[in-house]
Amino acid sequence: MKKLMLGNEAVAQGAWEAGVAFGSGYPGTPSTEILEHLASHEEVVVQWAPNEKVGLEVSIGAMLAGERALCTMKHVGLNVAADPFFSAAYTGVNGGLVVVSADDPAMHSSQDEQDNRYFAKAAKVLMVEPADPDEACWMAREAFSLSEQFDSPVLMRMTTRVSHQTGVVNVGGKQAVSGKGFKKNIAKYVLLPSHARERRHDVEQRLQAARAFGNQSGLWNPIYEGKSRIGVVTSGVAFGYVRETMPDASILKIGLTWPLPIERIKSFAATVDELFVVEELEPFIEEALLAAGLEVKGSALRPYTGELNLTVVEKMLLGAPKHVATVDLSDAPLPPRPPTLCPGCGHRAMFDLFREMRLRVMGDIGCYTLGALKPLAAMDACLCMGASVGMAEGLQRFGGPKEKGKTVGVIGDSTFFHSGIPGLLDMLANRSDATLVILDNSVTAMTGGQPNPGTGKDIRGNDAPQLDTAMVCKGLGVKRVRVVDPYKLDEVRKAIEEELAAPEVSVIIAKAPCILQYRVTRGRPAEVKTDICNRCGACIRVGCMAIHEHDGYPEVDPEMCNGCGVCEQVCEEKAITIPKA
Ligand SMILES: Cc1ncc(C[n+]2csc(CCOP(=O)(O)OP(=O)(O)O)c2C)c(N)n1
Repeated sequence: MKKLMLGNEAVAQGAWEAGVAFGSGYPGTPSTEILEHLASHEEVVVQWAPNEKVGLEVSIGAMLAGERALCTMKHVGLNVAADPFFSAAYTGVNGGLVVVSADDPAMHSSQDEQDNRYFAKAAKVLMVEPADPDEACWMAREAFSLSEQFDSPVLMRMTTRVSHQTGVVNVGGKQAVSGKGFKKNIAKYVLLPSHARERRHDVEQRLQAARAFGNQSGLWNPIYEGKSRIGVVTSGVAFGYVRETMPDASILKIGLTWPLPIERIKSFAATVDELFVVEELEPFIEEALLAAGLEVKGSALRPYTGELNLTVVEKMLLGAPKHVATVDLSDAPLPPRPPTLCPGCGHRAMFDLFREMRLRVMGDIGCYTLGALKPLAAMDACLCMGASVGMAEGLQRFGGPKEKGKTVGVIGDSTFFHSGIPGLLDMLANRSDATLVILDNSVTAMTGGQPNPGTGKDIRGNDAPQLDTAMVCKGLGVKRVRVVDPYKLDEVRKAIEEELAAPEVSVIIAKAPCILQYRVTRGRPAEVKTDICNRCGACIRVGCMAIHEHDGYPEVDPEMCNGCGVCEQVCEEKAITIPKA
């Protein structure tokens, strides 16, 4: 049967067809929809983990129990999960284990552009790379067989355009796989150095076996013979661009990218006069071919950063783009639309205060990272999930007088559960006097509202145990924990002043539900009294989409205003009011 599917939905479909019993992971664009679709199959146990490392570890447990397990994440998630990932490469598998990493070329929604194919090479695991949703489905399904056949976790590398592309998928039924049950095997599963040294040889042997398999496999690494004497080696989404650009070229499309089928590529190269490599991001395949002594052209002909597209590939292979965009918007007078916090979002109130109090803000990743953008511009550093806590501790300890007593770490609830907790333990154990602000909106908002351990819901929306952020902090040993309402600016200001002055670790939890996720309307639209307004601009500097300047005065868009009252509080002239209901 054929079905129109999103690439990520197709991965879930393929895993389901393979009889997967368990799915876990942590949300992150562009991977998030995979688990959400898998959760539509009630018989599969599907759950969000607090972070990718835990998600992979639980998946490894399910795999050890003899079940097929899927673990999904975005590319940077694999950095977090790298420890169990590298070690699971040594243990090998019982049931099949597939780890999906969704890479984000061009950084549509990521802090870096890493090419996770290097992870497969470094960890010595098999890696498959689909080009479209149909392949995403069958490759996900067959990856479980590969995993069991070669006794290895399989990394499936998706990229944004494969994950978020919709295409026709050949769907099938669910395979009847029965769980193998746990098999005690200490030498295989307990990675003591003496065992690991033995396993190291097994890892190498299975890679050689997998390479021999890939060299022979027309299914995973098909050759499309063309009329011309030009050959292209390609993988992933680039395949479509290559076919469209050079319909007459011969193409070797690599689907089992690691271990690279080098003999197959060499034989292919011998059949053509000129050889190109077209791949997205790093010259991963190209470097291997150059090292093998092949003459290839590739990365020097394209930008080293960003996504491929038809124009880039046409320039690469033909010297000039063949297609002229039918609608050229490059010079169109379109207004810029920078991302912004929702009108009514509690995060905005906090960042308005941070700016007003001239705090040094060690930020983190979530909707609240937008507090770094103008006019708030109230974040001084942001690195990766969880880093705010350690950075705040370090800056507070070593910063000059301006930073001392003025530094806060700012983190969301999901990010706190993800990787903020160890940082807080570090503060405690090392007698820091830093202050951490947790912006607790009871959801993972940035990625579309997935539940986290503080939400009280599971991935299917059913009730689940709900962790209380304040109790978690107290349980860790923080003595100064206070919960504030982020919409009450005076109360929050006082709390921040007091906690910054405290000689020990303190945590301020700004607790208010995400207005988008929980559909909160906080009040009636604000009203401006222009006869009182002195045009100081304080309300505009709050940076809310619902308020803008018109003829020198603030104007509120009643359709957008959520009635949160932050602009009312910053207006010293009392020219803005929220009408009582
Ligand atoms: C290691 C890693 N995994 C996943 C992501 C994707 N991601 C970005 S922010 C975020 C969580 C945001 O939730 P929270 O901290 O609660 O803040 P909110 O967006 O709700 O304000 C996630 C999952 C990421 N950037 N890095």
